[in-house]
Amino acid sequence: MTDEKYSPPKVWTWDQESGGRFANINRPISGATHDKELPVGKHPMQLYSLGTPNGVKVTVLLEELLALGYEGAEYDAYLINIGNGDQFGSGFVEINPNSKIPALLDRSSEPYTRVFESGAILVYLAEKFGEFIPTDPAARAECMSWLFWQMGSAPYLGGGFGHFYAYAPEKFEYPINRFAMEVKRQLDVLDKNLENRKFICGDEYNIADMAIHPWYGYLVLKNAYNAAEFLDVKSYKNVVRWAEEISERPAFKRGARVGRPPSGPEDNAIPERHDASDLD
Ligand SMILES: N[C@@H](CCC(=O)N[C@@H](CS)C(=O)NCC(=O)O)C(=O)O
Repeated sequence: MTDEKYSPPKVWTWDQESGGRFANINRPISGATHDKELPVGKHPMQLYSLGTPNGVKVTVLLEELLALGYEGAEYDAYLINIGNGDQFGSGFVEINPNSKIPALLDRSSEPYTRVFESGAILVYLAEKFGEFIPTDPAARAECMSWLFWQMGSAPYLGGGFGHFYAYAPEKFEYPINRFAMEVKRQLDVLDKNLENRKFICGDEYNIADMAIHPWYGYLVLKNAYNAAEFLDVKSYKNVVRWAEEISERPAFKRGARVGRPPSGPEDNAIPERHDASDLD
């Protein structure tokens, strides 16, 4: 398969042999593929998720809220294994018709409230507890601007650059160039914003930081997609400084551990969280 020879047919059809990582879970059809009820725990918040950048945003916010003493933020985190197709189970699709993690069910409201899309979950929880979201209209607008910036930008990083640089069945110059250019531009946007700001919106840490850090913070600190050298991520010094500071927050450290099996004896990750002591 090379991009030079491909000429699109008149009507696209589903080629199940398209290859690449995740090819087995991608489908052009929405909805459930099988009946499966979701487990339910004892806490107000039921989180069905995975420790990916989008999933970590939510566990970090919940841990920050718990650190402030909000008992209503107690949560059960259940693992949705997207590699096995858990996101297409009927119970999960009822909470998120888009079949992607994270999805939240708030059982403290009557009727229960379902929330999907990580950005919507962050806003929902921040508003519910009145924390990590500014109330002043101008400050709130700045927070929303950066939160939505992340929601719009990260697909270029993950679905665009990450996919073609790390996951596609072959290396194609055209998409790698296109998305590397865009990701470096995004890093430059962040770096310039952080030149005179401690956090994304100023002096206060808020949900915009929590949304952006698992994507661009991981990119500059954790060699995401094995691309640290290729993208020269260390040159974005303000992003590195900001990312390091957030990584040191105790609640960040707890939240970032939830949602994946440990990769080895040194890794303190936990697949599910049902009690604060699971992370102690
Ligand atoms: N815009 C969504 C994106 C969620 C998303 O892409 N989740 C991925 C994992 S990070 C997923 O569940 N993929 C499964 C699939 O595509 O079938 C959000 O921010 O919540």
